Amino acid sequence: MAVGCVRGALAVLLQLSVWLPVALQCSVSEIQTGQVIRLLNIMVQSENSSAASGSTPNPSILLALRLASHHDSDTERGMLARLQVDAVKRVQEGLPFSSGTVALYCLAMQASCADPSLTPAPGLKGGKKAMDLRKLLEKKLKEEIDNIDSKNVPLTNYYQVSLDILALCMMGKPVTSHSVQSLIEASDNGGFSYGEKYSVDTASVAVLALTCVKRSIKAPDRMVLRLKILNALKCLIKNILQETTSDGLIGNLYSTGLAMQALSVTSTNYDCSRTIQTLLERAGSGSFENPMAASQITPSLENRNYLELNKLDCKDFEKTLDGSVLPLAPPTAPEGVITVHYRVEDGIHYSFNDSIEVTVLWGPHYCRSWRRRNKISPAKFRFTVEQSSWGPFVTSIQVLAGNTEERTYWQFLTGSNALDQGVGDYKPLRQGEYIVAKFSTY
Ligand code: B12
Repeated sequence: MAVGCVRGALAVLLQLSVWLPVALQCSVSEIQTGQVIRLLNIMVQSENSSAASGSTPNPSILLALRLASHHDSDTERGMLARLQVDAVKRVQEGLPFSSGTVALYCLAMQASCADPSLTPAPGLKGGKKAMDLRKLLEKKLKEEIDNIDSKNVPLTNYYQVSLDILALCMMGKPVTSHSVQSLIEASDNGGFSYGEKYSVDTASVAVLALTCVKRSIKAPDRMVLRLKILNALKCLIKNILQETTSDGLIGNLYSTGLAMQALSVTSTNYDCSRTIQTLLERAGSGSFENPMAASQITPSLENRNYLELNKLDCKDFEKTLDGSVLPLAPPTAPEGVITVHYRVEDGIHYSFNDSIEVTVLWGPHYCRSWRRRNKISPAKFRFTVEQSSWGPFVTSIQVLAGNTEERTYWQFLTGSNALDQGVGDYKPLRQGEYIVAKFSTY
């Protein structure tokens, strides 16, 4: 687990003198662009089908599409309109709208040259025609910080607190020193870990947020805060780099895109060509087919980052995406039927531990095997899921449900290693693989 590193201001000043920015060129080459276009098309297709079925738009996808160098203006315009309608509906009908979701909506709107504080809202009380999402985000962030002050944990998590600070800062709104300091303290005190695992994703979004705040500080009276931010950034970058693997991934496959953004905005030197090579290999074998995963990787493949979203051109682009998704290379994993050992265990109160052997068809049919388990032993393997931007999130197994306040959840492992994908995407690779669902704390 990465540890926080608090140091005095003098040490910070000394270290800054050796922390020189390095100009980096970390993006796919001309001939590799096809892989990026493929991922952009996956996102466009998923958004077009979700529009057709009336589902909620995904702000992270709009953000990625807007930052890309190839565009489908119709899809982007349509998504913006749907996001605006959805935001207003959520507020008016009191539907769930977590702070991080509000932040992502604001970021996506800004990247589309729409002012979140003037979100069109026909039919508002008092003759008002617009809703102020920026004010809503300020309120949501305050609720997060109040919860940290009273209970030592945010309402949601520090990934979302970082998104909140980033979005407010990108809208030019001065973020209170107290909010920034709460984030810095969390980064020093292990708040960015889930269970034993350091969350590179969280550290990376925190770097983007703190870099934005640092750049916005002009007044001399906030110089102490600026120094604290510089110190925190150094520690975070050190922690992120420590999570680099031999194949160039940072954290795991799905945190690498955000980590690359963090390293880019802080001009940190690292072997980015190695990282890009591995990402492209994994993209070529189908690891980014989930549109949410695609949305978090494509900006980095083109060396773009969320701090650039205010500089985007909003003219109508000539359509440069034709919507075709080239087929992937054939899978290298075993085809046909494989047997998987599946165990569900209560790793907190040790109230049960049940195993079953299941035969699954490799590939897209894996999901079917989940349903089959249900039929085999309904009581022991019964589960519920909630749909999220990443796909189905398992909320309960047997009668045991994860709980945000108690910080419990169902963790999935292969052997003793946590899966880096959810149950909707993960495909067992080996005959006799042990998949464990363990009720855990984070
Ligand atoms: C916080 C977090 C968690 C928390 C969520 C609860 C909470 N109160 O915050 C906990 C610790 C429970 C968690 C669990 C898991 N997570 Co998680 N999580 C995150 C993180 C850091 C931030 C999510 C967030 O708040 N987003 C912002 C809000 C606004 O978006 P949102 O869509 O509303 O967020 C919700 C969903 O993302 C959902 N969620 C969180 N993780 C996952 C994972 C999957 C597969 C699904 C379907 C949903 C889901 O919980 C969020 C809060 O309600 C992301 C990092 C990232 N890059 O996105 C990883 C991330 C999404 N998680 C990931 C994974 C793999 C998991 C697990 C499968 C790990 C495991 N081996 O068990 C489990 C899910 C198992 C299950 N029960 O189905 C991966 C997904 C990669 C992929 N290709 O699918 C990510 C990207 C981290 C990574 N780099 O590996 N996670």
